[in-house]
Amino acid sequence: MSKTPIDKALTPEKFESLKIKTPPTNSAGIGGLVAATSHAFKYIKPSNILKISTNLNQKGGFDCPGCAWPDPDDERSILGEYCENGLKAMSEEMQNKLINREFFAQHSVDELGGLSDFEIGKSGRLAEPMYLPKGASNYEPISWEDAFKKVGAHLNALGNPDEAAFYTSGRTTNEAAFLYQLFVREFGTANLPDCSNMCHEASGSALSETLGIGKGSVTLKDLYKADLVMIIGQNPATNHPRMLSALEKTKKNGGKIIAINPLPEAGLMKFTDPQSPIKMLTGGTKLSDVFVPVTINGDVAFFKAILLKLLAKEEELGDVFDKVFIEEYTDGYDAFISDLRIYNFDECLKASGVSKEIFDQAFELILNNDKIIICWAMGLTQHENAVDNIREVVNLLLLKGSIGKEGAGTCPVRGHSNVQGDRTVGIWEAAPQAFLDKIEAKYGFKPTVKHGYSVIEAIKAMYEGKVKVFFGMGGNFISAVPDTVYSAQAMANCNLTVHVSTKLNRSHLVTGKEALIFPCLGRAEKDYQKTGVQTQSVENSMGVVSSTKGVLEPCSSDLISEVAVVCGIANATLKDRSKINWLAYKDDYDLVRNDIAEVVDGFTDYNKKLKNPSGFYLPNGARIRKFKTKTGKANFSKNKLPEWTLKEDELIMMTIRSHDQFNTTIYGLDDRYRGVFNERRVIFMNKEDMKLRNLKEHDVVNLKSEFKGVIREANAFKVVGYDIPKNCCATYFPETNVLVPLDSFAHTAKTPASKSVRITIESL
Ligand SMILES: Nc1nc2c(c(=O)[nH]1)N[C@H]1C(S)=C(S)[C@@H](COP(=O)(O)OP(=O)(O)OC[C@H]3O[C@@H](n4cnc5c(=O)[nH]c(N)nc54)[C@H](O)[C@@H]3O)O[C@H]1N2
Ligand SMILES: Nc1nc2c(c(=O)[nH]1)N[C@H]1C(S)=C(S)[C@@H](COP(=O)(O)OP(=O)(O)OC[C@H]3O[C@@H](n4cnc5c(=O)[nH]c(N)nc54)[C@H](O)[C@@H]3O)O[C@H]1N2
Ligand code: SF4
Ligand SMILES: [Mo]
Repeated sequence: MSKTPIDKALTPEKFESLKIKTPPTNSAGIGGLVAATSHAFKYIKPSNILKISTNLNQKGGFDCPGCAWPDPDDERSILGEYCENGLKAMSEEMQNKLINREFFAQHSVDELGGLSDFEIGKSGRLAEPMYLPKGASNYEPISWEDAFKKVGAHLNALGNPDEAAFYTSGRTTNEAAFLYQLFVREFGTANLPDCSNMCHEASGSALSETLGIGKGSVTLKDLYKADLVMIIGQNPATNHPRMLSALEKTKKNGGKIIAINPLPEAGLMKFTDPQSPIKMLTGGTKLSDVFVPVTINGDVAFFKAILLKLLAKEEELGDVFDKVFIEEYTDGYDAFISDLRIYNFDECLKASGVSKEIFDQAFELILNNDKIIICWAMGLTQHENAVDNIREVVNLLLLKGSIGKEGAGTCPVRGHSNVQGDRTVGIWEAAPQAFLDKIEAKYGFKPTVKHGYSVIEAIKAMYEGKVKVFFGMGGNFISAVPDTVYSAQAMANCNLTVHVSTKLNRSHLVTGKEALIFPCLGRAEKDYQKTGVQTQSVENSMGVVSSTKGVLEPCSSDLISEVAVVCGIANATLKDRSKINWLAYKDDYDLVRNDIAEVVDGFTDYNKKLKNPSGFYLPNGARIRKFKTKTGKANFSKNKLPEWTLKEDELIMMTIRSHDQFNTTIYGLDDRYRGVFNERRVIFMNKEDMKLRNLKEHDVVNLKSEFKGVIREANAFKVVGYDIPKNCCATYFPETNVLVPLDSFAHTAKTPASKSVRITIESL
């Protein structure tokens, strides 16, 4: 019997062979070096390894396709300006094996849908365009020209342009992203859901409202000069490894670090720079001065406790708040303070799950320092009250005047290598009117002003038959989104699903009635066009735009660039009704940048500025205390203590990344820093919670989540006892996305609440 879309969307319930070791208390070092190089030698052609390591993140080279952590402006290590996971990202992208027509003739979609994500990913690089006709069991080859025509025909057959949704993952360069959104808007819709919707959207919402810019305010140099860095809901040793080298500099300069996390993540504790032979021998740097083991979603409570105690000290001493800053630059102080007084210190501290002793240690550091940087990632953004989490972070910084001066400010650490740039150049379902006006002025068509679908809205629209064509520019939609069962049906309801991808993934297997795979060039590959090998550009987490240019020969001659894909589709769809000469852009990307310079703020002389080997900083109001908010000032905000209680047998679950994955791409089956080897179907539990349920290590359990009367299930997980607060547990994304309800998301930002899923455990 053939598999249903849901069968293919769920990760198979099969075990490898779990081994548990005591988690290390130190990150990187020799272990990181060995892991990275062995991975590289296993998957990349040896002749390419040297080219990669001498060009990755180097000036004039190519940008790492991993995370969005910035490169230093000045000095870059000649030993290699990248980390273990950057090299793993390269190994994944530059695999030797190719997937072409023979592969798809041999393997049906049903068969591939039964593989694990690890197995799917290791099949190789997609090497030629493929088409899955209606009712067919296997993909078949198709020419680029015919493929573009098919997309055009489907789009032009829609009742209206809003019946298509155009997703973007965050690897797409500025040039490709700008053209993509331009095509979508000229086609007539603003349905531009993107991975940001599931990631830092809550940061963008909170920061725009309070500080007038949806991005962070600090630079790398600020980080070196901070007196205190707080790292909240973030696991840098795995997800932004080079951040640890920056934090080492902070420590060297006398700065202190507080880490707030339910898990004592190895990298938050101690770090050994793998590029420093001396450190390798001497055992590394202790990073966190205070580790705060907050309960999952206990951050607002913890912050309120800190804010209350600061207020008490201010009233006692009179010099705790930066009153000059508050007076001159902020709005809403009085309302904020009177709201804060409603809360009770003891209740807040209790709700945070933090002991008085640890609280006091963290409080002392916050009280006594004024150059504070707060860094955060998914541990703050993926909750229903995510926007409140981040607004509370801002409240603290404002009280201390810790924004817009050296060594102080906001640092939302972005995920995908160009997710920030994609938003800057227009990948936004709710783009500001000023941007749309500029598009109209430049191109002579009127973009729709109606907001488009974000990720969650797009899924619902697909499910309900309101969206009939899904187009994915990168990413792995079905595995990344919440509520896998519902979302699989949503995909299957489409007439056509198209994915522009480097690697095979589950989204190619959970398709609409027809499907297309467009294989594209990866970051490291040379992008040959009429005017020569093209340069592209990306923006990192700190707002620096820099160039990226591939250095390796493409793994297949059938690959084209994302820019060429957009130009091809736009040309085939819009034909004579377009006001734009689409095909000209693909011959010369300078032309795209000339347009960006005219339409997007901060890009004047783009082509010229990009020649600077370190790139250039985009303007950032918050960095210079120019707050472009409605009040013209930095806004204090009132945030509620989240009101949720667990039922007696419930646990609160966060879905997190292992050390061996990049989102839905599974590099390997180990999570070295947490002492878990050769298995991903695990649930990390507090030992007391295990005892209460009569569970032992390695026991197999099923997980259930109930939300508004709907029960969702994920079966077959092995129990791992772990240092995690009571009533909390953790599993890996994407195996448990099936448990994340589609309607549980951050208020105003709509980020799925994938870090606070209430579950019950059924032992077998
Ligand atoms: N190697 C690698 N690098 C990556 C990625 C990857 O998958 N692999 N993904 C990239 C992307 S797109 C992103 S967005 C980033 C993600 O980077 P992270 O946000 O670091 O990734 P997560 O694994 O989701 O980790 C969330 C952290 O938050 C903690 N946490 C969970 N809930 C709470 C909470 O309620 N409060 C607090 N204080 N902490 C909490 C978890 O224990 C965990 O340490 O990394 C990027 N870089
Ligand atoms: N439960 C749960 N769900 C989550 C999260 C979580 O923490 N928990 N995190 C969320 C977050 S933060 C994010 S950002 C999303 C990620 O969601 P996505 O960005 O959609 O997912 P990725 O796994 O990063 O996408 C991987 C695929 O991108 C393709 N790809 C790689 N490089 C390129 C390229 O250069 N060009 C093109 N065209 N394709 C490329 C490959 O085919 C690969 O299979 O997932 C979200 N989902
Ligand atoms: S820190 Fe991020 S960007 Fe830098 S090399 Fe590692 S994965 Fe790549
Ligand atoms: Mo992300």
